[in-house]
Amino acid sequence: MVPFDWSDPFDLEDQLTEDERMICDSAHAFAQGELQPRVIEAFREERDAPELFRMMGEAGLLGVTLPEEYGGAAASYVAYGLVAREIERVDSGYRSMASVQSSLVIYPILAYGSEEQKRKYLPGLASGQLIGCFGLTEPDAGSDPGGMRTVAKKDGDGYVLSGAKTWISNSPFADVFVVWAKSEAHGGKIRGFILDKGMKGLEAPKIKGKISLRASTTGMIMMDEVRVGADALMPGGEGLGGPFGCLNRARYGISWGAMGAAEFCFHASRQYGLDRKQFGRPLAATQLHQKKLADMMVDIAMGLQSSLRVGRLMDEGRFAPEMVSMVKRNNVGKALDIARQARDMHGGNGISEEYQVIRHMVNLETVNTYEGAHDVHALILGRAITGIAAF
Ligand code: TGC
Ligand code: FAD
Repeated sequence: MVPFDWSDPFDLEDQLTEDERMICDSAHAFAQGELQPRVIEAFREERDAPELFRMMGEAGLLGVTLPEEYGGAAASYVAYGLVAREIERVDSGYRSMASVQSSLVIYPILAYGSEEQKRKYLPGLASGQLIGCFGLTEPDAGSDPGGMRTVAKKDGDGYVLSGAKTWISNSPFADVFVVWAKSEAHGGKIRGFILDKGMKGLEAPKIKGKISLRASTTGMIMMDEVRVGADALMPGGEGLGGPFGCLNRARYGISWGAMGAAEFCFHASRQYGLDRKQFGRPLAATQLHQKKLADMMVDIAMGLQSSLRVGRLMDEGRFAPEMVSMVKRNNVGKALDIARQARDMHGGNGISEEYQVIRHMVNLETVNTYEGAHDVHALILGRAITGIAAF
C-alpha cells in the first residue's frame, strides 16, 4: 500500500518520462512566474499580449512536438499536453494562444507545407518571433465548416482569395495566416493557403467585448481579392481532412488544458473550504463540501488518465479522431462543471476577480464551444456508435 495523494491520485507523475517531467516543470515555472502575475489585469483590461509569444517561444513552449531541424523540441504529444495543462492552469486564453500557434499553424505547415514553406515559417513560429492564426470558421459556417464560402480563384500562376473568417484567435496581430478556402482550380475542394500580414486586401479587425477568454485576442480575417503566388498554397491537406488533421492535435491539447483549469478550481475550493468558517466550523467539515471536492478529484484524475492514454497512442501513431472527441468533450465538460461548482463554493467571493474561479468558469464556456462544440462531439461519437450521421 502507498499513501494517497489527493492532488495526484493515480500517480500521473510516475507515468511520465524524465523528459516529460522536465518539460512539465519548466512550463509550470513559466506559467506561474510569467503568466500568473499578469492575468488578472490582462483579463480585466481585455489586453492584447503579442509579446507573450516570444516569451513562450524562449521558454520552449511553442512547437513542442516539432522536429529540432525546424526549431522545435521534438518532444512527445504527452509533453505537449502537459504544457497545455500548465498554461491553462493560469488561463484558457493563454493556452489558446499557444495551442493555435503549435497545433493549428505549426502543425499544418509541417504536415502539408512544402520544404520551402517549412524553412520560411517554422523556426520563427517556434521561437515566437512570428505569430500565427488559423482561419476555418466563417460567419455562416461554424460547426459545419464544409459550408464555407471563402474561395480561391486561379490567377495566372497564383490565386485570388475572397471571403471572411470570424472568431479567429490571434488574427489581429498575426504575421502568418493559415486560411482554408474552396479552390476552384482543385474542383472546389478545400485547400490551405499561407498568407502574410500586410498583403493587399487582407484585414484582421479585432472582435471586442468578449465576456470570456478576454486575455486572448480574437478577430476576423477579411479577404478582399487577396492575390497570392502559387507558393502560398500548401501542397498537402486536401479536403476537410486538412483542417481536421490540425484540429485533432489542438482538441487533444485542450483536453489536457481544461484539466489544468479544473485543477486550479479544485485546489482553490479545497483551500477556501479549509479556511472559511461558517456555523462554527470550516466549510470543508460539511458533507456537501466534501462531496463536491470528491467529485472534482475523481473527474480530474479520470480526465488526466484518459488524455495520457490518447497522448501515448498519438505518439505511437495509433489514435482515432473519435478518441480525441471523447477526451475533448468529456474533459472540457467536466472542467466547466467543476469551475461552476468552485464559483458557488466560494460564495460571494466567487464572483471576485481576486479568487479567479469565475474567470476560469467564463473562459471554459468558450472552450466548450470552440474546436467542436460539446454537442457536436456527441454527434461525432453518435455517428461512430450507430453508423448514422445526425448532424
Ligand atoms: P465528414 O463527412 O465527417 O468529413 C469530411 C472529411 O474530413 C475527414 N475528417 C477527418 N479527418 C481527420 N480527422 C478528423 N477528426 C476528421 N473528421 C472528418 C473525413 O474523413 C472526410 O474526409 P474525405 O477524404 O472522405 O473527404 O464532414 P462533415 O462536414 O460531415 O463534418 C461534420 C463534423 C461535425 C465532424 C465537423 O464538421 C466538425 O468537427 N465540426 C466542428 C468544427 C470545428 O471544430 N471547428 C473548429 C474551428 S478552429 C477553432 O475553433 C480554434 S479555437 C482554438 C483556440 O483558440 O484554442
Ligand atoms: P454554431 O455552429 O452555430 O452552433 C451553435 C449551437 O448549435 C451549438 O451549441 C452547437 O452545438 C449547436 N449545433 C450546431 N450544429 C448542430 C447540429 N447539427 N445538431 C445539434 N446541435 C448543433 N475558429 C477558427 O477557425 N479559428 C480560431 O482560431 C477560432 N478561435 C475561436 C476563439 C473564440 C474565443 C471563439 C468563441 C471561437 C473560436 N473559433 C475559431 C470558432 C469556433 O470554432 C466556433 O465558434 C465553433 O466551431 C462553433 O461554431 P459557431 O459559433 O458558428 O456555432
